Amino acid sequence: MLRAGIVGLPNVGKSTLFNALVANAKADAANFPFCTIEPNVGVVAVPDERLEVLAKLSESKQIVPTRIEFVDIAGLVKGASQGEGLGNQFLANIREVDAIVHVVRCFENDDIIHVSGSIDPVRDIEVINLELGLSDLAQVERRIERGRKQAKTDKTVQQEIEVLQKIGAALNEGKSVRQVDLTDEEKELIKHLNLLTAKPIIYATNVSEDDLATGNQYVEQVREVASQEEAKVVIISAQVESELIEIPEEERGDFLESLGVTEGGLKSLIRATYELLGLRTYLTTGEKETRAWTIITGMKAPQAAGVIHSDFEKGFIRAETISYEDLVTTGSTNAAKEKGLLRSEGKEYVVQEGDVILFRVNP
Ligand SMILES: Nc1nc2c(ncn2[C@@H]2O[C@H](COP(=O)(O)OP(=O)(O)O)[C@@H](O)[C@H]2O)c(=O)[nH]1
Ligand SMILES: [Mg+2]
Repeated sequence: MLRAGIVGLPNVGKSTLFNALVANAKADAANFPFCTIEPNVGVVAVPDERLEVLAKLSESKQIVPTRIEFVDIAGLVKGASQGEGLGNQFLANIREVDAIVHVVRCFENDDIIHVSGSIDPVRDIEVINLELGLSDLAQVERRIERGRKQAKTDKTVQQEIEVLQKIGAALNEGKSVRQVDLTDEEKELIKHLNLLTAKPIIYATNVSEDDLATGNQYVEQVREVASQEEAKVVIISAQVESELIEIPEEERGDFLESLGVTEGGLKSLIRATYELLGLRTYLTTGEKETRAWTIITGMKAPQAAGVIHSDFEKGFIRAETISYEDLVTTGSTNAAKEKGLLRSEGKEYVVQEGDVILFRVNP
């Protein structure tokens, strides 16, 4: 399962956001299998309206969405990369995640102390990114040092070290690894280092309820930063999310409407995380269940089948495939078949977003 780590300075709303994510998942638990693994680790469903539609068509007993794990990573402070505030331990936690959700305080409230005394999201982002970058730099330098001897006889290590020198120079200038132009081969060479600033990132701008619909000048500042490093920005209000879970479901719509939005920020945050990782969804549907499966962009049919079960990849024969839109328009697989919209795809077929698939496999 994919993991996203929630990071940010103390008191910016990380735990409030995390708790709202998890509470929402719990509220949905009647419909969705879900679990909390540890106090700071929660599993949430990726919202997907197509599931309900397909489940109705197929009269499915159950809906199973695809899921992402969120981790509330506390304790990143200035000096973390030098071991400040148990820093190294938290940095190690971040190394394990696939994507980073960086919560940035964009709300004013004198009752809630800001560790640096004022609201300045750009400065806050720099503080955190500096710690992540310094940690990467130490990692890179250590690897170069250790690999030097081996590089004399090993071509791959030599290439790796050349890439690391390029990265080291960028980190020294305060850039992130994301900002370094790397080929896919180069990325592969350094993948094992799990560099923090190479991870895809979303800035979750935490605003007051009044700014949820429109954002504010702080959000604009964050957008500016994000545009320079291929990062995404979502607007959330941790406060609103924590209030939403306290009120009955039928009243939530009115509450959101009074704030000028149609849905809270959690859904868009979850979706953005999913998209950021370059993930695609294909669907299976039947009487037993309608289910979403996660694949990586470009995956072929047998590998996609392997996501369901490794035996499916080995025994793959063909994939009976129809696009979600075609299935919904025609109303049933049989009707789609008559119109020639049900395709029998083979081993080389690249699975597309929203494909509804029935795999034929050798037992
Ligand atoms: N006004 C306001 N307060 C918030 C918001 N998010 C969090 N807080 C408050 O800020 C304090 C710190 O929040 P917390 O989630 O524990 O921050 P963390 O240290 O980043 O995990 C708590 O008192 C929260 O109630 C928000 O969106 N608006
Ligand atoms: Mg916290």
